[in-house]
Amino acid sequence: MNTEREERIGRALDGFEIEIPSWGFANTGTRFGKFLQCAAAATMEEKFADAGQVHAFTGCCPSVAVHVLWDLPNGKDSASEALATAQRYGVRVGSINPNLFQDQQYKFGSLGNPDAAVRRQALSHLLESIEIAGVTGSRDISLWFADGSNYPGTANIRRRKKWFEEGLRAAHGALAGQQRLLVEYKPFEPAFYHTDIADWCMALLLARSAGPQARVLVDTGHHYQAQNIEQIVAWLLAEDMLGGFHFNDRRYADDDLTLGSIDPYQIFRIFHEIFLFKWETGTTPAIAYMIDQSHNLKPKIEEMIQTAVTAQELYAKASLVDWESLSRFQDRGALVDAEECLKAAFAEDVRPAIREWRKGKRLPEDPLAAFRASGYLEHAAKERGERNQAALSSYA
Ligand code: PSV
Ligand code: MN
Repeated sequence: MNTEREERIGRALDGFEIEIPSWGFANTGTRFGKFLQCAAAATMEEKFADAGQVHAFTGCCPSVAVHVLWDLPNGKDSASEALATAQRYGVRVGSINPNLFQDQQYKFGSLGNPDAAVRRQALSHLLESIEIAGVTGSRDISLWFADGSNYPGTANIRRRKKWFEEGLRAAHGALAGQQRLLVEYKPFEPAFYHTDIADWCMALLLARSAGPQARVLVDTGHHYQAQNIEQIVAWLLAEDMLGGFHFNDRRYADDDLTLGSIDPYQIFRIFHEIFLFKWETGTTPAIAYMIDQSHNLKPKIEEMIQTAVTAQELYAKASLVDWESLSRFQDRGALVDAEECLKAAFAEDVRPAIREWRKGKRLPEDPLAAFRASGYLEHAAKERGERNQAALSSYA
């Protein structure tokens, strides 16, 4: 017999889907080098196959974010293949990420480049990405720009802002009815003096000026130390401008570590703001919960399963906050009671209830153990090992 608490957790998890990134399955590294893994995915097919494993064992990761340049080598000509391949592995193509930072022409920026010809190329890549989203049935086109400058005086910040407004407006004009532009911000890196979209408010202003289908994307790693991220989330919710997340954890900057590995309370507080908003307004905002992590050292599929399981646990905890009591305590200025009320939900052990939820869905109670027992990783290492080893020696 389900208790009310279990039902509440079950309802929360039924409505919680987490998008995983194709790039989380490939060999990645830092600017100091890569430690390659035998089982790492290299092709679009392998990435969808690995993502399919994460979804098969967790049941909560049905879609995969793709990066156009990395996953769709022929741009829009690869779109139907991506659609079919994803389907074959039991997942769907999620958000489309244009790549406006790797090509040589983007040395001085993309939409913010002083050269109009480069701005046009960037826009045409954005338009192609929107077309790809049309073919794959993806709702979101997720935009991150590396644009910025390294030295004071080298860039006209206001002119670049204007070019961004123009470019995003033009891209917005090409959206179909259900599609959205998500505008991601980041304070620094790779630019180290100014970044054109450096914080949530710049992203908000640009999204607003782009048009009604643009929203802000919050990457949890893209803030200065000590920034109160849940306050940003609360403000964006209040403004109906929160489009989605790139979840990851960090100790220092954009570390791309496993969600909840450093500060699980932070993620819980973000989820809490969302639940509180839903409870107060009776509305469910369209939020894309996405993971943006780079697993340099941990085995990639295992790490992604660990991430999805942790996200579910923190989300389930946040669903247990007693919102009525909390708001009563807040109104009365009962600080200790309000704080304890929030902490009580965080302290709940939700794992048994989540295991029950999984059983009810015919999912393995322990997704990580079940994946390990499947032998998939060993098989992938064997199949891909030779190629990945060859890449290792050519890299050395
Ligand atoms: C940039 O740091 C970022 O967070 C953007 O979302 C990119 O798309 C992603 O990482 C992968 O490089
Ligand atoms: Mn990101």
